[in-house]
Amino acid sequence: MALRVALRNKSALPGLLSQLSSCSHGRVCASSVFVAQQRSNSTSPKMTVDFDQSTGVAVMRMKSPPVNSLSLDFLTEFCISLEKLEMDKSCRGLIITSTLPKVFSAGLDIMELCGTSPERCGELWKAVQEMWLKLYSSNMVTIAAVNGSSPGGGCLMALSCDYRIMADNPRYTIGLNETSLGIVAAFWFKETMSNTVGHRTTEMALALGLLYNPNEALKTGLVDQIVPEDKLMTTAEQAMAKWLAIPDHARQITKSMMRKQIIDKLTAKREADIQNFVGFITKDSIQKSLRVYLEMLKKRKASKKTAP
Ligand code: CO8
Repeated sequence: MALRVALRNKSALPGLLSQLSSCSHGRVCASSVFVAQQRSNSTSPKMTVDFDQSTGVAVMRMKSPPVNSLSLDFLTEFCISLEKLEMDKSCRGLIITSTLPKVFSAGLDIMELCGTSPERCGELWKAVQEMWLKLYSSNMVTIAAVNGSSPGGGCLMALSCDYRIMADNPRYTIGLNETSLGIVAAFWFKETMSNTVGHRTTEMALALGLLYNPNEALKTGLVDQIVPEDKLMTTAEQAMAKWLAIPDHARQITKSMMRKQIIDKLTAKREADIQNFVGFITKDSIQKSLRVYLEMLKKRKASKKTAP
């Protein structure tokens, strides 16, 4: 079986052959081949992906301290990892989580937005678009195991998954808080949220830049489940099993039916959307707002340090 999988997936062959030749008793060692094919692990600087072939489920763990912010490097690695899993037909499900103690993802890298050139700013936004297009349209079942705060683009990442489970810690927050930075969520951010929680809740949330604690997020439908932190991954695995019990083709066509319209809209307007973002972010007034926001973060950090 493992050999058949490896023969279909030619890229796995070199690994398999080295496993075969490393058997100490000189015969084909079926059990080591089996183990070699059951799990694969890939690590890049900002994330680790564990794929368990026996369940068809991969776990992507983001590990870019201090806050898993969406920098150009981070987004590039994220998209490459996602693409690899998408191309492997034996991978049917993906759980996304963070290795950092209190943060799932802090959203767009604000440092990269400050004083950036229009070219770099355009590249960054193109990568954010790419992340969303890939994740929102993924054929895999995608589950966000939100184990920390998740503002802005971090919330978008979670919203782009099929299902969201959040660790029940009142210090964690999630939401599209762009207006509190003096910026405006893109139309596809807005529509991803309103497809999830409805128009009125989205209108209030975006206008006020609301960040919800887990209880509030559950009440508004921004997340589907909240669980104690130590139960997060097992709950995600259980939810995944439920989703994977549905035949792939039926689930995938349904997902496409629900999401295609907005995906097509961004695909048709990608370049205009990039120009709009670059024009907006590079304005002096917006740059000033971003710097003020960064200062506020620094002050908040300093006051936490001095608090008794
Ligand atoms: N980007 C870059 N650096 C960040 C970010 C970020 N998004 N967030 C925090 N940092 C930095 C801090 O400045 C700090 O740096 P340093 O150590 O050098 O002082 C470091 O990360 C650690 O931060 P904290 O001490 O605040 O860490 P905590 O664990 O106490 O808190 C939080 C973590 C909750 C994530 C907190 O840092 C926070 O609230 N950050 C702000 C995040 C935010 O507001 N993100 C939204 C960004 S906007 C977005 O994603 C969408 C943009 C869409 C634009 C559309 C326009 C058309």
